[in-house]
Amino acid sequence: MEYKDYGLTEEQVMIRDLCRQIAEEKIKPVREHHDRTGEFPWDIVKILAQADMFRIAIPEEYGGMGGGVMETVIAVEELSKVCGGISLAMAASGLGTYPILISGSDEQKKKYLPRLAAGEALAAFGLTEAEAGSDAGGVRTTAVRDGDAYVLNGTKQWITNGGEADIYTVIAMTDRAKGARGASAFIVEKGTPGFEFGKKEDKLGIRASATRELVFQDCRVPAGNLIAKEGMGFMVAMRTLDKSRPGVAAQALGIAAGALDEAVRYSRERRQFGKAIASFQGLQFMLADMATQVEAARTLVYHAARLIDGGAKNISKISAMCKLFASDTAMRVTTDAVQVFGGYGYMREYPVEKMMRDAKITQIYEGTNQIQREVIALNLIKEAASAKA
Ligand code: COS
Repeated sequence: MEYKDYGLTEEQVMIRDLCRQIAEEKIKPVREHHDRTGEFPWDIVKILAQADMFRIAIPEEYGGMGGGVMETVIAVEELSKVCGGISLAMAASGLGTYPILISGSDEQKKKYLPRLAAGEALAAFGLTEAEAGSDAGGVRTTAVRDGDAYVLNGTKQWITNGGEADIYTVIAMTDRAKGARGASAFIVEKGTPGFEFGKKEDKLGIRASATRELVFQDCRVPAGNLIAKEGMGFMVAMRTLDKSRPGVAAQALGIAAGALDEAVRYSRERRQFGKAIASFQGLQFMLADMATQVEAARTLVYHAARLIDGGAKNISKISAMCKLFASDTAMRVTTDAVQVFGGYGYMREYPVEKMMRDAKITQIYEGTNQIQREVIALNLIKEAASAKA
């Protein structure tokens, strides 16, 4: 459902068209298989790597395209129109890469970014734990300095790309007494002794994506893998989420737009009472509301991405807003798409029930929508206070 070009640059249109082609030609035929089996989509990852899509947000000096959040958002939206689970292999790698991009040293960037840009390795972000979900400062994994290394102990939970990624950015406590200010961020490579993978989750949606535990048992990580400084881990995590939430918003937007396309197409084909169901006003009103919500979500997501790329100072609020709005839109629009399909919508043979299942996680991960509202409100209040001062 394309209305206009949204002021995209030539390069952005190229990314959009290429991702659209990959989604239609390569992802659509296999999405049902990956949804059913939960098999990780390595074939698609290779195709995306060959198409240079992992280079998008990595600076040119490290083998990337030098794009920003906007280019990432466009790619994730297009891929998610067809499958919000498969698209996540790329989006979650972006999330895992942000700590290095935002706060990594030049040495760390030189070592890790070229491999990530080439799509030879995937990244993953390890923040969440059983007792530290919304309360990101409540991380219990510890990192204790021992000579030229840090020794990590603890378990991370629900890590997207877990087990499949080679490079993990992990938040651990170097000084628990200091709370959020005692957290630090580390790069941990797959294969490091003492780093194993635990339970693989069986999920409602995004089933093509791997969600797994990371288990650290006396895992020695070179001190050179500390990102930024000790005590800056929480800030690295928050700045990462500020930049990555528009990616979740784009995934949600793509899922919603894909469901809308399916609903419009089906309503023109499906006949009841001797005519296409698209000719009934009850259904037209539903389609109109769905399309309006998708359009509003797209506008907000693109606006947020452009503000972030433009170097806006405080991006927490707009980033949370676009994630909140687009994910709520995805849930509403996919639920309505199932309704448009009627009984068929409830069946596995049609793609909309999967879209509804895939949409749900976007209201939950990278900060529940309750957390997004809190971030928005706190920033609103802060802005008002500083305007007064
Ligand atoms: N950018 C930079 N710094 C930030 C920040 C941001 N977006 N948000 C908070 N900080 C800083 C604060 O300024 C504060 O610094 P000082 O200690 O120097 O004052 C510090 O971090 C602690 O902030 P705060 O007190 O607000 O932390 P809270 O523990 O209250 O947590 C929320 C704040 C709830 C917003 C945070 O925990 C959060 O985002 N939770 C959701 C996490 C999440 O998304 N989890 C999903 C899994 S990750 S895929």
